[in-house]
Amino acid sequence: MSQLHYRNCNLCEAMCGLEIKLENGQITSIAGDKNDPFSRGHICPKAVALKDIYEDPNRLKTPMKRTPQGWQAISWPEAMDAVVEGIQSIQQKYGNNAVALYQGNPSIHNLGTTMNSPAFAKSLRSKNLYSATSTDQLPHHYASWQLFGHPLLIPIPDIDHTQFMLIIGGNPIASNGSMMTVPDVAHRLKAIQKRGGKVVVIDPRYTETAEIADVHHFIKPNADVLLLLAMIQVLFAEQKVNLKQLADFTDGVAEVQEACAAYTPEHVATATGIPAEAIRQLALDFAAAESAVCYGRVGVSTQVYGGLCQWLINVLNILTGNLDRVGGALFTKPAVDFIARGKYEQRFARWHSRVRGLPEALGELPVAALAEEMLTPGEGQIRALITSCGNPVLSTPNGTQLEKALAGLDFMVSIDIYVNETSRHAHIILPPATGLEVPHYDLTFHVLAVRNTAKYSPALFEKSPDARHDYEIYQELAHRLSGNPEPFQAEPPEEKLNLGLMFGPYGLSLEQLIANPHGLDLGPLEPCLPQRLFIPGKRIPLAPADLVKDLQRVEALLNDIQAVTDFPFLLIGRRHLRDNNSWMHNAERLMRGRNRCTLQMHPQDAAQLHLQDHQVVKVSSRVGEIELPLEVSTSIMPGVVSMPHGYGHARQGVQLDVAKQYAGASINDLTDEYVLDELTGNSAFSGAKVRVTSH
Ligand SMILES: Nc1nc2c(c(=O)[nH]1)N[C@H]1C(S)=C(S)[C@@H](COP(=O)(O)OP(=O)(O)OC[C@H]3O[C@@H](n4cnc5c(=O)[nH]c(N)nc54)[C@H](O)[C@@H]3O)O[C@H]1N2
Ligand SMILES: Nc1nc2c(c(=O)[nH]1)N[C@H]1C(S)=C(S)[C@@H](COP(=O)(O)OP(=O)(O)OC[C@H]3O[C@@H](n4cnc5c(=O)[nH]c(N)nc54)[C@H](O)[C@@H]3O)O[C@H]1N2
Ligand code: SF4
Ligand SMILES: [Mo]
Repeated sequence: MSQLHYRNCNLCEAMCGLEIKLENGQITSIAGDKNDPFSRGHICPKAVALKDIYEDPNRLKTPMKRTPQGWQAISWPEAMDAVVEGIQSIQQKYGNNAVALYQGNPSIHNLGTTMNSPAFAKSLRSKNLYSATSTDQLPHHYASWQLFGHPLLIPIPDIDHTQFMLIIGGNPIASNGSMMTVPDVAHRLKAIQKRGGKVVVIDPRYTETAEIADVHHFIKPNADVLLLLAMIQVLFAEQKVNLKQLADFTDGVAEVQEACAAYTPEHVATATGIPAEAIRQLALDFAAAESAVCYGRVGVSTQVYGGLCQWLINVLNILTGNLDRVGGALFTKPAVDFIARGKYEQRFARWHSRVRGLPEALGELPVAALAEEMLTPGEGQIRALITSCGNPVLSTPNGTQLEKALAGLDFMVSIDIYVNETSRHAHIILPPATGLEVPHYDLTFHVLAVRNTAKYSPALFEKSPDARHDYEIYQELAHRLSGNPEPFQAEPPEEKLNLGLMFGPYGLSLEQLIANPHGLDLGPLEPCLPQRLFIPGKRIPLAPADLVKDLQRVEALLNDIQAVTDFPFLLIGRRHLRDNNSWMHNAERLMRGRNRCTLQMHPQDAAQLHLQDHQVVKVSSRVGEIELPLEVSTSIMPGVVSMPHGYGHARQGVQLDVAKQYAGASINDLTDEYVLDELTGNSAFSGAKVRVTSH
């Protein structure tokens, strides 16, 4: 018997619609759903790996307990009792802050987790809450909170209508977009050019996105803040500032002008590596375009000036009247509008981490502080950790140190589907059902999408009888840890989802979504300001004091960027279409072919160091050293080297049979937990200072 199933891929942010064919209950093909109005049949190679994850013999289906004899399968009641007792005994002995939580990226790709892990986090009553948010996106939240009053009110590029798209530090052709849900991004970018518009990419690497752009400029890592300041300086100097409809409710334009005045293109040319004339032209082209949008992602967020960059990107869009305008950057009107219920309040720096005094953000502490909070004795030291959907050993700065810290914990639990680099340190692993076994609705990514859409995906397969749904795990833990005496009863997420849809701006229901398996198109993004602003008085403060003050750090950059050190190269990251952070390397079909875990270096640099293509080189930093093969390439800027993150699987005890054969090395054994965006607390991976030597 053959059957067709429609659902959204939940692996990355693009929300591609899938058509899955089954014969007698077995998947025979996974293709793009041509009738999905948003993704229009587009998929990437990772979609097919959903089948591999479902069938992966290494994927855990029952709770596991680590014993001196190795991992032992245990029952759910036994595991849940052990977890609750383990957490409570640490809380009683050392206080609530001794129990920490780290939540990783797939948390927001799972409906049950997205809806239920916040209550679980709250039930811990701990200040030691951490997540991958502080590895990649705090600058976006910070800028949106400062300018618009809500950390999730993030402007999205109107890619389908813009005439000029400036991409700084993003490579959507490889990543399929981020903080911008944009399936089939290649066609959407090419459509800009077809209608006479332009795509410009600023990146220290000539990326896959740069390849299809009209203009690409190499930029020295971390220097983007200078480029943005100079572009804004040009707008003022050449009288191109025109806020259009935004003028009525924007304050602080004069302060921005003053703050940028010294940063002429000539002043920043050497530090950025971009000629002054090119910077001036870019600013003028941006201002002259019928519509334009500047978008910046991981390359400008995971760096020392992340907060400043995301602020100035918004400023550029605002000063040219391109915010809240068709073809510029617009806000979504999602079918489940959880932002609408939010309010304006202080969200950052309400408290600080114990050891280094790093600022809280959105109720969490920066993950760059996690290891030291475990390793430094004293009141409030972390003694127990729960990881959920995360692999911080490979994904956070100085993973080697974190691993040492994990090994010394009194108690650790991982809610995860694999025994990997992180979860191998756990005492108990709780594996939820995942992927094709779970129903899905992208609560988060509909909020970040370039078009308003809504889609519900029912589960394709029954979860295995040994597995539990994620919502069952989080709800039971929250229930028991908060001391609720009532008997526990799990609630599937659908009921709440239905309420969210009904009370949302379109008054939809779950039933309607089920009746439309390809998804519903709810129209293009539309202007909504000043109504949607959360800042009291519904105005935009363009020059928030904290951000203007943070500009003081930029002068150091002008000097430091030219400094000669023991670590002369600047290391940046790289994403490949077939990777997904650290955790999909166990799918053989994604791994075959050329080794992707290489260090790219410009031929000029390689010649100077007498290094050959393919030779294994040693890369060292203040923090550690790794070895990997060299890839000599003109696609990387001289003085800069690049390698992917998420590799480094050759650690003892990792139970990933395929991934271990393609182990690679971890970039985060080099990145420094002391180098971060001091304003937002975001890790600064870009531009890590390293030395490269022959093996
Ligand atoms: N140097 C450097 N470091 C980086 C980055 C970089 O560009 N450069 N990027 C950063 C970014 S953007 C991010 S988002 C972070 C990601 O950081 P993390 O979220 O910590 O890492 P992931 O590799 O996404 O790990 C996901 C984990 O979730 C598990 N998992 C998968 N599906 C499920 C599920 O359904 N349920 C549960 N419970 N677990 C599941 C996987 O087995 C894996 O252990 O890494 C950051 N680290
Ligand atoms: N295939 C694949 N897709 C993914 C992921 C994945 O691991 N693999 N991860 C997902 C996640 S969690 C995220 S957050 C998104 C990220 O989505 P993107 O931000 O689009 O991803 P990256 O490819 O890391 O792009 C960052 C770019 O910044 C450049 N860069 C580095 N340093 C600097 C700098 O200082 N200045 C400038 N201007 N550029 C710099 C890099 O060369 C790189 O091209 O991708 C998501 N999608
Ligand atoms: S682009 Fe992202 S959402 Fe689309 S198929 Fe690939 S992994 Fe899935
Ligand atoms: Mo991310």
